[in-house]
Amino acid sequence: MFVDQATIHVKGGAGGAGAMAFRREKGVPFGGPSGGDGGEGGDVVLAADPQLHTLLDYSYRQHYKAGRAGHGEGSNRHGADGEELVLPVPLGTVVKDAETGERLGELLEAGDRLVAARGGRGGRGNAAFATATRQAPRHWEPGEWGEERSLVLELKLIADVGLVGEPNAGKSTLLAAVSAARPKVAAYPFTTLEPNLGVVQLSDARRFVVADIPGLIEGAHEGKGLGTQFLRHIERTRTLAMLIPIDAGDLQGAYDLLRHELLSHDAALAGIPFCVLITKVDLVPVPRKVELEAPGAWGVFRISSVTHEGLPDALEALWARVAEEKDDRNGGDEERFPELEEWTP
Ligand SMILES: Nc1nc2c(ncn2[C@@H]2O[C@H](COP(=O)(O)OP(=O)(O)OP(=O)(O)O)[C@@H](O)[C@H]2O)c(=O)[nH]1
Ligand SMILES: [Mg+2]
Repeated sequence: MFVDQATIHVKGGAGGAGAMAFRREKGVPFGGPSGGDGGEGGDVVLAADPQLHTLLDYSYRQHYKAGRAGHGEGSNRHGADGEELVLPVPLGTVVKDAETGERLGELLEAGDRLVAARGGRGGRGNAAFATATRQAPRHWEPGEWGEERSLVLELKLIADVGLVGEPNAGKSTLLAAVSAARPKVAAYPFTTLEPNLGVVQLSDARRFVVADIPGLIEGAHEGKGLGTQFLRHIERTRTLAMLIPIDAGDLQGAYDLLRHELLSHDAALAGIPFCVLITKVDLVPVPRKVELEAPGAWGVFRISSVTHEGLPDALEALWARVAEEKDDRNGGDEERFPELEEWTP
């Protein structure tokens, strides 16, 4: 999983002190106590913002403090409350206490808020201490300090598109060609041992997340090769892309094997829309007709991650499909960031 992480230090605003004052008015001897209470310190609040996609801003600045409150004043005037400080974070941000590791919460949907550090309470002014027997209290309270702590913010992205293919099919090369991710690429099988995620950016701020997972071989569902345990990481993608290298002797055989291994692992994967990407087309100088039966596939594309032939079209089609699936699963956003076990690349 792609974990974008930042540690920040947050501090609520200090509460205002209560005031000590007495009414002084012409013709009113011994006016009573009139010191107002201090205001409440501002909270530091994390708020989920769908416009944000990374925690990058928080790697530049780490200290955040909400506004301090005003002190109470005479004539029973309450101090002004401190200003709340809102820190926008991307959807899918998990918040932990940096010292204890305690998980404080998760911001999943636009508008979700989490109070990261409470402002201090305001102190009471002397007016609040007046009693029948103590009519001229000279007592007042200072404001409390705001809560202060260090937080670890972690953004967990979940892929929109899962790349599935035999070892050497070109999954990692494709991810590297279309995103800023730099997975290891090599001409031997099982180069990728753990999933890699990358963000594909198209024009007009359109984007989607692609997962490159280890290769599948015949018998993977029985534990051959790296097995299929990593397939659970693509169970929630919007679409799969089945990669078949054009130089595979038997394209149909390669395709059938992939579908078979996927479906033997988990029938739920059968429900995920999929397309076929014929990869490495630069290897055949003369365009060759591809005979492939892929019932149920929503598209078949020919691409080269080396020359980028066919890539723009394939990416546009993937984006459109992902967008469509997002619309279909109305309210599907809550599915977007399910609880997944820790998984550090
Ligand atoms: N000519 C050509 N070679 C490619 C292309 N894509 C990948 N390759 C080569 O194919 C080999 C395997 O590529 P990878 O991207 O590592 O394959 P993978 O599917 O990630 O393989 P595993 O991680 O082992 O499952 C590498 O030598 C790549 O350079 C392509 O579009 N054209
Ligand atoms: Mg790989």
